[in-house]
Amino acid sequence: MSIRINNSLSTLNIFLMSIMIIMVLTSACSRSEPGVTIRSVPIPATPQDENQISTTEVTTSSTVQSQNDDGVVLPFAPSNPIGGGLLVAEYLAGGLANIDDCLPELVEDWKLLNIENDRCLIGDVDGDDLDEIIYLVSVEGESTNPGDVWFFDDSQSAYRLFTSARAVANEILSNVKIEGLSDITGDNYPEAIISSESCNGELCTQKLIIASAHRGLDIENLSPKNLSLRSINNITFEDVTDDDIPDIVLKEKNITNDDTSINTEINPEITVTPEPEITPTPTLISENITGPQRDITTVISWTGLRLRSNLIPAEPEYLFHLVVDADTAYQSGDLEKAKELYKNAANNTELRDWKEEQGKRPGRIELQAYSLFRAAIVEQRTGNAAETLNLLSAVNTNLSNSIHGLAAGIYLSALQKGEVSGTACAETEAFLTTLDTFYKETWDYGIENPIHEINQLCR
Ligand SMILES: [Ca+2]
Ligand SMILES: [Ca+2]
Ligand SMILES: [Ca+2]
Repeated sequence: MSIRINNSLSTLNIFLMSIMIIMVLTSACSRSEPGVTIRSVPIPATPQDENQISTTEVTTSSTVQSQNDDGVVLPFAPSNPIGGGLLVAEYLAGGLANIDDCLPELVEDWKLLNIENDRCLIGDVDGDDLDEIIYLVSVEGESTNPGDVWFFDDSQSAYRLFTSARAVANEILSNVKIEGLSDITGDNYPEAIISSESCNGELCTQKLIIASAHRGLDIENLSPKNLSLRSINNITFEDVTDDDIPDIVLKEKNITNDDTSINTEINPEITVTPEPEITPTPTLISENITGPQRDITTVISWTGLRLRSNLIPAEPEYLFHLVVDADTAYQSGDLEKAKELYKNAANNTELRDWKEEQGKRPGRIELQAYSLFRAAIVEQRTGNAAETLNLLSAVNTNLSNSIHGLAAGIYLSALQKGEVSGTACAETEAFLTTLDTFYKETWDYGIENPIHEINQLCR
């Protein structure tokens, strides 16, 4: 009797357990839809040990997820996390995301690249008075690290993924950084300023993506065309143009200061060095090739219609750079400024002589003679015939041991014979052509500096 009772209880137990198993399976299946893979057990917002990943996987749609009382848990990393923006949007809308800390759980779980700059920034990018989240995703790559910045709509729009830096720039991005979120167009809505670096061997350039909704609701890239930066050392947002609208102020790294790998690459004289400590100073090696370097600040400013970039070189340290400034003023048509700068350069004994520092034939006398010759040309252009003759005479007399001094003599005697400036210039060029090699050597200030041709002297 007792045995029969035990048998009945045992049968009942098996029956009840079967029902429970069916209920569990039904529950799991009712949440299954193809698409998003999530964990069956909600996790807290704190990072989860990836080894604790549940073996029970169910799939669901975002609608079901957001209605789930437990919230939407972090989805498994797709094979390419950069393409996982839609999954993250659903996760954000699901209520469990640690948005305040820029989703540390996602960084850990999806094995995103650790970054120094901001991971995410929050602001009203599209101008509807509700805040978007912009979020940097990047993974380790073989040569450069591919990445993107996702733009998630405001919470009322369920954090819809509505664009990305790749889409806005219309190209693949790598070594991506969020540089800032700042209104640089004066409409009170911030632009997202993002940088991307592309490398060709050891040489890298950076570009900016300036994602803006200034002209309407669609986010577009307002970055000036052809903006190419060596390497951003420092980026700030400050009004340097005095129009009450912040400008992007970019300072670039000087490649001769710290990039020893480039130096080794491009110097043909360096072979395998058995003892690295006896390698010559990298700065000198590189500067020998590049020429004298100069810090340049790039300022990107709003013009009312578009963003424009201006390059502002640092004050000259070398006389060569002052000559370049004078040439630049001349080429821009500012003859008064050109005249002043050429005359300054002609008399300057303070600025450094790069060629002399490199152990080459000193360059100062040629730079001074050239500058005075050019000052004479500017005087001629502005109708000061007497001053033209004075200056040419001064070059020829005082700096006669330079090829520019000799050239000034040819030009001067042609004018004194009554020739027109075109003829005087042609005679001068014919003379310099016989000294072509010497002329080229005189103007060799490295590959990073402007060249000076014979036909640029008196035209
Ligand atoms: Ca908004
Ligand atoms: Ca703006
Ligand atoms: Ca400004």
